[in-house]
Amino acid sequence: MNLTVKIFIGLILGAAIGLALNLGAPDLFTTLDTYIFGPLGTIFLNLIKMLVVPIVFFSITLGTASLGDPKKLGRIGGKTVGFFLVTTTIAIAIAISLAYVVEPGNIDIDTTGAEYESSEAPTVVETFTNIIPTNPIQAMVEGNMLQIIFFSIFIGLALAMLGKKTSGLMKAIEQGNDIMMYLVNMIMKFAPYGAFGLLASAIGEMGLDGAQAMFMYMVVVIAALFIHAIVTYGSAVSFLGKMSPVKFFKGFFPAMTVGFSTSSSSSTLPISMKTAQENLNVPKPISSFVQPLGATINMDGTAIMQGVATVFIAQVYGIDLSFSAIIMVILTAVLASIGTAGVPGVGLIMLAMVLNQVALPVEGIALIIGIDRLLDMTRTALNITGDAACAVVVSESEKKHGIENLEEQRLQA
Ligand code: DAS
Repeated sequence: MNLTVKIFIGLILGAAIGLALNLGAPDLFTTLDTYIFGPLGTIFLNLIKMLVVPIVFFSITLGTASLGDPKKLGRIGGKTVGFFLVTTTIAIAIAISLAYVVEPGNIDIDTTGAEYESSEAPTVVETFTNIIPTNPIQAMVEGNMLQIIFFSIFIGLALAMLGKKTSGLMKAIEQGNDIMMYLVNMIMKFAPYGAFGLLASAIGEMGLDGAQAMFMYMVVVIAALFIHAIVTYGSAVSFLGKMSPVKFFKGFFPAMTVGFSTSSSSSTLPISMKTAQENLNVPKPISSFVQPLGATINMDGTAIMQGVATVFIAQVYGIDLSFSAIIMVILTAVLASIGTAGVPGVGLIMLAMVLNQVALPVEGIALIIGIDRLLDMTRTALNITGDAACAVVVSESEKKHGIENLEEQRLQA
């Protein structure tokens, strides 16, 4: 039985048992929550938290280094990275706005269980100046994610600029990232049990209100994914890519279905590239530069989930996020998407990082973890669609430079 089915079974069982106990046997729930549901959930959450710092360091360092030497990145690289950063920022802005309008987390449930030290969020200026770590190791010890991301990007840029001189360290970083991806896979094997425990605990505690809140959370994420696809990608391919959005979505749909079923941008990459080249007429040189890079550093769907989840968890815990905290969320999620590798479940680990950064209780992940696998499928389909939209836009803009020098540019990059 595959992992997705097992997670769904854990999800359904957890919700059903939690609801039954909430309605019929609250005392029994308390006992079971103390000795079974709670520990299962805590183990899973702690496993996720354990990977946050190393995964951010290895994947963002590698993601940045894979950009290649900034000088050689050239016109195509600049356009590609620019498109990625702009669309990811738009994605998370859509997500946060929709979450504030719909307020999926606006339910009165008892969350006294989770302590929340309301450390006053720094101002926007402090957010940007504090991003530079005076002591990178201390930043890792304290879990100061923006500082860890900043340091990782610098190391990645240095690796890109030094090239062969630091090929040994580059290899070590690649192997470190491979280890992280392997550990994510290992942890995801525990997901069915963790999802069961977390959901039984959350629904048992919150009852129907909790189930309704989770459903609303899912609705808001999926709505934001669709809005971003149709409005942002539709406009980009139409106005910049000179391609009908209908042709774009119809042409790329086969790859989207594979992304949906695998929940992994990386394993869908060969199909994504073949589909873009054959159905969207993206020249091979552009497709083989933009889409692999996108599968590594461009995750609009994941940024959308992180935006909605952060606002949802703040609402559930009755916490008002300040404007600078929102800026921090956007900055952290955009930068985190550089590192989010294209494997199932990694977006959830990065969410723990975003919550860390704005000092929201990471326990809040318990409220959404059960349904995350379904959302992972939908956001992966969006992630790869964003890469294809970028490839269409970049290839249209390169037409005036002639296709022949594309190969030369790509080889240089
Ligand atoms: N599953 C990831 C991907 O492959 C996205 C995520 O985990 O959010 O794109």
